[in-house]
Amino acid sequence: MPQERFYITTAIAYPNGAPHIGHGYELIATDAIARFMRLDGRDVFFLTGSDEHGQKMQQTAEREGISARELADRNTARFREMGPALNSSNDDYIRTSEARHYQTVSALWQRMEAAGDIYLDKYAGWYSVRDEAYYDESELTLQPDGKRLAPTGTPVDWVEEESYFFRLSKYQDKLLELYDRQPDFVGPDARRNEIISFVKGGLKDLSISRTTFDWGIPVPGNPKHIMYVWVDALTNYVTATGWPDANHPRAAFWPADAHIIGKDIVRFHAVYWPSFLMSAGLPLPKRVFCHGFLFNKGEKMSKSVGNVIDPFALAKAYGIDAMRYFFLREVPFGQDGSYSPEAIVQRMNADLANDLGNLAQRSLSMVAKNLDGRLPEPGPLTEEDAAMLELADALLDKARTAMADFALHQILAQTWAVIAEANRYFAGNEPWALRKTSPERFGTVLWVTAEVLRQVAIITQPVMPDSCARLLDLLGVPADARSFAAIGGKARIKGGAILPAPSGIFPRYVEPEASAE
Ligand code: ME8
Repeated sequence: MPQERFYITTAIAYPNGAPHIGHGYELIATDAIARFMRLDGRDVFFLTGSDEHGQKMQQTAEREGISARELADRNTARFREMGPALNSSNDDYIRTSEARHYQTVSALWQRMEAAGDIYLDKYAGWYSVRDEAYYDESELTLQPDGKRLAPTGTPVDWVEEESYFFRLSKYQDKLLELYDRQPDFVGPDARRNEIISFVKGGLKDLSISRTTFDWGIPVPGNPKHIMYVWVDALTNYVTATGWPDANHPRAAFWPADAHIIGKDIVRFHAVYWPSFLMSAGLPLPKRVFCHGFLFNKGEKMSKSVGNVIDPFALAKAYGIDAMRYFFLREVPFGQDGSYSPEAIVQRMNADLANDLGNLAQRSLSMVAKNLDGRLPEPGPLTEEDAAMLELADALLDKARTAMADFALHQILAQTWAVIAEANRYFAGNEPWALRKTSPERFGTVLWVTAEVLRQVAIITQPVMPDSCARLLDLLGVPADARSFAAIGGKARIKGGAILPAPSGIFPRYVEPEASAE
């Protein structure tokens, strides 16, 4: 059977500043999904990148006294570095300033134009540069000083100029049909409902070009106009598959299986993007899934408050895997979440060092100390042993079900429920006593524990790739037996193998001052 393809993307960030933890979180979560799909046998293409054009970039650059290209180059370098810093397995990094992207965007524009969906007129209305979004008067709130704010709290400016328009109004019914036919096109449900009511409220044609700045992609045939940055940005997802070149090595990856984005940009992805694609006659992505926002101890992060969290610093302070685990376990994927140093230390010490780390360390050091490092063969299994193994065997199906809704937190919760049971099993069987009274039972309990650890480590690889690889090394699991095909009862851990000397994988968090003593 040919390998099933899976194409997943993050949003492409504006490189108008350094990456913050919101960007890091989106990358980690998308990476965990991509890794899960690879381990589950899919041919995965995972894309991330940066969204370099537009007025926001140009204005930031002007304020800093550099060119927009310099600003984009400087910050894109940081965004790229975030990949290895967080152990992201993205297969490509796209920049909207690349030549390949200009070609695709221009071709898409021409297709929409040929479909009769683009016309020249005059725009008069409100625009928020910070959101790079047009707002209707009815969406704005009037401040005491007479200024108007967008629903996101950003200021808006009145814009009046010649502009190309996209016939968005024509797609209202088609979009509603799409949400109806494909109920999981937008998720989670709260976002789907928000989008349906927005579209039902009526769609106006969309201004898709501007003439008052030049940092962007020129409109084909009328370079005085620069394309609206969202037309340009959204198209990155097809650019990376080489469209319109049908012979591009990645051509078969379009349509994308999932766009993972933050909840603030759902309108662009679930209303504008499918409309552009329908107009151009391209297949639609299968799903748009929104994660929530991260807050610092419950407060919105902002540069002016000075509470923006740096993902590089966090990975350095706690370790990449502990940080990945924390965010994916603590924040139900799709909902908002909060970060605090106390919460991360609590998860590190309780879930990782105690629950998983101790179980591995205690059981594997018994093998090392008492059995010369040879993993025992199991004797006859008791009902309790069989029940323990069954729990572990059931994990993959549960994980797949949770993954169908991108419920990463549930995969981890279910896995840690198995770890809790394994701890009860281990302690309840008192292997330290069995060692003398019943060497065969001693061996069986250690083997069952090792087998549960093997499955747990395989399932948790997408979230903590390095730590799980080390645990699988300690369990003597060969590199080619670490995919989901090796899970369940099909490929039990082999008794009789000599295991490497165990070492701690999940350290307790120690405050830097204390460790310096
Ligand atoms: O929106 N918590 O770029 P961006 C969680 N260029 N996620 C957050 C967050 C937070 N505090 N702050 C931002 C853009 N994000 C566009 C995207 S896609 C074709 C173009 C998320 O740099 C945000 O929701 O403002 C978005 O998904 C991503 O970070 C990039 O945000």
